[in-house]
Amino acid sequence: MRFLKNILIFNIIFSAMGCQNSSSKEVVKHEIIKPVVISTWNHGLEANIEAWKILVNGGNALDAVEVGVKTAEANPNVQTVGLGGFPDREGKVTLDACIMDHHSNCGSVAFLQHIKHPISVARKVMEETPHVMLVGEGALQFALEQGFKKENLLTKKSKKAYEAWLQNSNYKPIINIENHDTISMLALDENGNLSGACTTSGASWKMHGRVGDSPIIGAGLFLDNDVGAAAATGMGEAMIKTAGSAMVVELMRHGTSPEDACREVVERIYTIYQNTSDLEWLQVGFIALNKNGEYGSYCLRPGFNYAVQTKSMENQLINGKYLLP
Ligand code: SD4
Repeated sequence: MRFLKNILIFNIIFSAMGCQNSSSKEVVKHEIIKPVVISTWNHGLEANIEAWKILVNGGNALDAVEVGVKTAEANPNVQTVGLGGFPDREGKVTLDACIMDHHSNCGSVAFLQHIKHPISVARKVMEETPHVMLVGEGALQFALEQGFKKENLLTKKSKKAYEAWLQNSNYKPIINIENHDTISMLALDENGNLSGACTTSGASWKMHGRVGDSPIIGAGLFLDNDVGAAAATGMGEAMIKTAGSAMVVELMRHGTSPEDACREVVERIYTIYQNTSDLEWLQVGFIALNKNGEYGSYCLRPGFNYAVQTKSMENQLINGKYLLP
């Protein structure tokens, strides 16, 4: 009893001196900036416009990211996503996509053919099935059952590019041009909830059946509604090897800023690839958005950009900071 009394007296003196014991934490209140939307590459600008219309009217982040990335999927001139995407080495357009909401619900499709909006099929997987991921024939069958229309996604322009590639059949992606234009989008809505989406035709001229990071929760996209969200673009194998997007979120959980969290994972990827011949054409980029509406990005090499719109900032492109000159 006397011992407990001494501890109590000690604590009173200690706090009177302005000290805190190790179990009490200072609470720092940040002003939360919302809504916010952030997405990869130039086509992120158009995607943000559509997402913003939902966010600014108090809509939810999940609807915003789906509607946003659908603009790139539907645009035949975006040759790395959806309709008009570059095909694999057998001339087939195969698509990967995933979506995640603030309850950690997620849905994903991989190696899906003939469906223009894989992101919407991914959302249906999330909402209408007990599963997270459907692939190939099964994903297509599910999409058709859900009322999606089968269409030819190989446009004349992409077929021509494929035929030109066939002349040499050389699998050597060109940094920032040939296969690095996945659209990944993260949004924080008025209610403070996060969602993310990621959709792509994957690496052009890939092996038939190859699946990248974009439909893989944790690699191409991840979020924790208590912490933040992250998404990726670039050579998917590198993001899978590092569980890239999940790592960015974990770093933010421990207080790292969005940009620094992205940078740290890019550094890990560099460490893995630095003594390999793949480094020559490796590009990876991450975007991240935390619960306070702070955002950032980091990539391996120059050339990556992302589009941002916030309540106080017009939709605009920002160049990603990079590790290698
Ligand atoms: C993939 N990460 O399939 C995708 C490609 C990409 O921008 O991001 N392109 O590996």
